[in-house]
Amino acid sequence: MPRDYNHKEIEKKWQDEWERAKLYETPDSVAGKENLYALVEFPYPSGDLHVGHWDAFAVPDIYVRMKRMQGYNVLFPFGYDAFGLPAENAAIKRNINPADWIAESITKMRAQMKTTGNAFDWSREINTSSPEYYKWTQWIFLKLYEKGIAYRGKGLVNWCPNDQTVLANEQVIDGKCERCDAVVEQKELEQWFFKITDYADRLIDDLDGLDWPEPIKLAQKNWIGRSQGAEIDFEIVDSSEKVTVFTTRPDTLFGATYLVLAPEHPFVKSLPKNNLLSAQIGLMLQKNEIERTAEGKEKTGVLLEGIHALNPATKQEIPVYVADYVLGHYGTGAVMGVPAHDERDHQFAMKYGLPVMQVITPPAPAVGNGEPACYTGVGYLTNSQNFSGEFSEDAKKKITESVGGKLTSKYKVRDWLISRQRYWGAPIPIVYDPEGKAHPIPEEHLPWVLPSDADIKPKGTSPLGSSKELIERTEKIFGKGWRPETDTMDGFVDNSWYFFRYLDPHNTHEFSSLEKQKLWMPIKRYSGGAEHTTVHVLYSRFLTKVLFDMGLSTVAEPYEVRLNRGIILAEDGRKMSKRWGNTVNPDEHVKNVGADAVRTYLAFIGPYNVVGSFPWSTNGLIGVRRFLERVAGLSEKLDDGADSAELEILLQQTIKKVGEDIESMKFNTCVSALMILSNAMGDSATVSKSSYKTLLTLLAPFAPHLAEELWHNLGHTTSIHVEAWPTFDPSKLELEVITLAVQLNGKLRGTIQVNRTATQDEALSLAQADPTLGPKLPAAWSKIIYISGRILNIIS
Ligand code: ANZ
Repeated sequence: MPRDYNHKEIEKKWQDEWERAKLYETPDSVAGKENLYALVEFPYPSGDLHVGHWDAFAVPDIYVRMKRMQGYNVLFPFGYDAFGLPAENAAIKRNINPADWIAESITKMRAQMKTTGNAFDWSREINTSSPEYYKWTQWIFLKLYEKGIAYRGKGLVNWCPNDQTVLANEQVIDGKCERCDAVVEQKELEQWFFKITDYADRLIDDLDGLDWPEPIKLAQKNWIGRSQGAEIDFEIVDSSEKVTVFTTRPDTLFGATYLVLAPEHPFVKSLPKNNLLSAQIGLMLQKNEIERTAEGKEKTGVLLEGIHALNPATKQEIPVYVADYVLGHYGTGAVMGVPAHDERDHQFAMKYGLPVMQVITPPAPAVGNGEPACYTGVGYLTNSQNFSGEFSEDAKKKITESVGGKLTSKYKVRDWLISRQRYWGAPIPIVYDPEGKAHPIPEEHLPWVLPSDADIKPKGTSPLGSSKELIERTEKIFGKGWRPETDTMDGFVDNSWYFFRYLDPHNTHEFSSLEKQKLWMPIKRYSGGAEHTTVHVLYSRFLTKVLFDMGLSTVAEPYEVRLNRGIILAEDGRKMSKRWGNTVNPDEHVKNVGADAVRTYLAFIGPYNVVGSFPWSTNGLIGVRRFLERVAGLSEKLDDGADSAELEILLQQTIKKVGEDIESMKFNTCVSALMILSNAMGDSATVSKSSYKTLLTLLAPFAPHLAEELWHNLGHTTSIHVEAWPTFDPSKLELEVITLAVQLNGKLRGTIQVNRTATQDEALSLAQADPTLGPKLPAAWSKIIYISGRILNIIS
């Protein structure tokens, strides 16, 4: 085949042929083959495929293809995460129904995805916004509701008083509404939640059993944010009330010189307030959490005049403050102030002239200029009555117990707020009776269909409330005066279980049968964007555990390994953006140089197993295209003879390297190894047909169309993609005979060919026997230095 191959013709031809032959349709099981489930996060149907989508799917496809050739029955599915804001906003902008926009986008995206040549099993394609899919999202919701894991409760939301609407966190800029600049309030509204906090410990502890990259595990742990500490009661003097604080340092209890409450604390709410106090507290409540906890921000507080708390250890009366640095929704919303050992408390105490009582002495005296103002480390207790002298870590439990407190853990993560006052999501399958009591919608009415007559524009209340059809449907089924729930589910609910559906996508009576799950779960490798490490990965692990506990999942952890990929930057090194006009259009490049070149280039651009950012280079792409042309050109110099020993060794080394590096997702070094091999073949006088075939099988996962074409040109009638992956012979990885340098007093005198394992005596006699070298060597010597395989140095 000529070097300048016609990619347009061959890529289309093979894509059609593979589809016709159903080459990538994956049966549930194949006799003698092990199942392997490889997954990439499914995309939003954005209407246009960008380079990021290519990178996300076409590069892991290399791994998938090698695994297939190694004899695994590999499932590599594709689908669309179609509910949610991106689709809804796109539809509103175009003034069309989201369902129509999704249908149109999917048609386009599917066609574009097919040009990548990925080994997808298209018969399992899913779309989370289709009633066949969201029926099961609703069914899962009902299961969680039955168990009390889905519940309705008050939740803090961002509320714009001007637009009368709930805002997502991203829509709040510096505490103001992004649209109208009004100061955003935190408002408590009835919302639906999933009780992820019940699973917080397991979500942390089970990470220990997973073979994931450490940074990803750490990100999960930090997101959950477990703090181990104690809850301790402080009585309010002259009243029957008490306030419970959460502290990670019960060992410092004797140093607690004041109590401080969040402005949201129930005790604060219950107080009779004068105007000034109300105004001050009102101001605190306007600040968002980030402002309130920002480091170095001045702490503001208000003293609650006439109110005192009792330090349960010292029995001293201490003042009580309300301050914005204490958050209402963390811990118990109340803190014991220990100015000597906590930075924030120290700043606060300095501002309000509160006593500082040192109760911990550092294990070693501080060096430098005097005692630090505030010591936050561990040490020995002092000023702590009979606990003085104990090591702080040991005193934690004892002090807590001595005042009737309890050791406990708190978590940063909050229950998952799943209700959205938006249109484009799975309707929450709940109805309310005339008294306002919630009832689950019986399974027989699922899917509880998203009505098509709602006014979808966001206006503060849930769009489903404007659907006549939904209200009529509800009354018809449940009775007069019954009302439907009008919130829809967060898109993260849809994508927290989708991997189960791929296993059993057409099942009409189960979301995913246990038999199918047994065949495939857990997912061998799950790759996705680094931005999903916390939320999506955490939510899907949570939902899997919930399903597992109900006997609906065969595994408690869905992913054997999670991998994050890097991002492709624009040619100018910046992020790709329509605004800067620097986006790379993959379709155009596919047209010019072919899908094989784009795939192989993306594999070559950088390591896939390391998160980083890699600038696109069209020159680099052209270089890869030339490499593929060289491989094509080699087909014109084949013969039936044997290769040189060097080429044979290089071939063996390349088989080893490419196999190992694909396994560890280091695709870039595989491409260099293949380039080196093809160059050596180009330089060699002849290339054996059998070595060339091996090169093609190694290339097949990277450039599946070209490899298939060249394979068939060699006379094969079956696909290269069902060939066995080449194996190497470990004994042939190095040359048997090597060139040994022979030196006299350290100066090179010549070289000889010896067996790699030759002994010093064998090498010496070969050197002496050599017709040109022998006469130059002395008859006697004082010493011989022999480095096996490299040097023979004779010192006279
Ligand atoms: C007394 C104390 C003494 C504390 C000391 C620390 C050091 P993490 O690790 O983040 O969990 N705290 C508790 N609830 C709070 C809330 N709602 N808003 C702001 N701060 C709160 O931090 C736990 C520590 O943060 C707790 O331990 C408490 O201060 C404070 F030498 O209690 B500590």
